[in-house]
Amino acid sequence: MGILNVTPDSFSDGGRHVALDDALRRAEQMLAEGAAIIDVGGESTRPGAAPVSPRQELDRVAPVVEALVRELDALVSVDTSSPEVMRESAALGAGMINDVRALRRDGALQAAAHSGLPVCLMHMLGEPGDMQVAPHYEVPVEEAVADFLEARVAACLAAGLRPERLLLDPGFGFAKTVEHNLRLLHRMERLQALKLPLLVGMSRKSMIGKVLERPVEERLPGGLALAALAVERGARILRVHDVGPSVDAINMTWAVLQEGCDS
Ligand code: 9MG
Repeated sequence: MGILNVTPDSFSDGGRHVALDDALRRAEQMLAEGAAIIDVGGESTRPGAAPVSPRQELDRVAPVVEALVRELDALVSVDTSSPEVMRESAALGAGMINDVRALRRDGALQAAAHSGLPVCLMHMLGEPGDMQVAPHYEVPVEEAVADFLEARVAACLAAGLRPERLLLDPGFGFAKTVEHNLRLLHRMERLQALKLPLLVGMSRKSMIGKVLERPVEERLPGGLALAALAVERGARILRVHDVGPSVDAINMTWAVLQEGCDS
C-alpha cells in the first residue's frame, strides 16, 4: 500500500491542477514499483496535527480519488475517519476505507457498512493532537491493542459489516512510546489470534528515528528491517512511502517464509 498524502504541504503549490497532476504522477510511480493499493489521505495524523473539517478533507481527497480511479484504474484506499468522506469516496469508486479511529466517529460505522467496502480498523488512543502525551497502558501493550481491536470488530459486526471485509492494524506510532512499538512488533503474533488480515505502517516513523538516531530522510534501511519482521509476524499489507525497495524486501522475506511449503 503506497502512501499518497494530499495535505496542502504534500505537493507543489502551483495551484489545484498542478497539485492533482503531481499526485497522479506519484501514484503512477508507486503502482509501477509494485503497489497494489494507493492510500489517499487529506488529514495529517502526525502527533500534534491540527484537525480538519470534513469539507476541507473532501476538497483535498475527492478530486484525487476520482482521478486515480478514472485515469489509473487503481485500487484506492481512503485514509479517513469522516463518514462524509467515506460516503463520497465510495461513490467515486474508492475500494477501501482506512480509518485510524477504527470507525469511532459518529456515523462512521453506518457509513462504512453502507459502502460495502473493506475497512482497516487501527488502534489509537486519544486524538493525533494529544496521543503522544505520556501514552500509558494498564496491561501489556499487545493485550491492550488486541482487546481494543476485538471490541471494534464486535461493534462492526453489530452494525452489519461483514467479517471478511475487515482488516486490523496495531497502529504503530499512535499513542505509543518507542518501547511500546518495539514490544508490539516483537509480539505481533498475538494479534493473529483475532483471525483477520493484519495491515501495518511503520515507514519513516519516529520509532526508527529514535532507535537509529536518523532524520526522516535516512530511515529507509530501518523501515525495510521492520517491514521484513512484520511480514514474518503475520502482516499481509504494508503501508509505505518507498514502494520499490519495500516490495523487494517483502518478496525476499516471503521467499524465505515459503521455503519448503510446496514440497
Ligand atoms: C494514516 N496512517 C498513518 N499511519 C498509519 C498506520 O500505521 N496504519 C494505518 N492503517 N494508517 C495510517
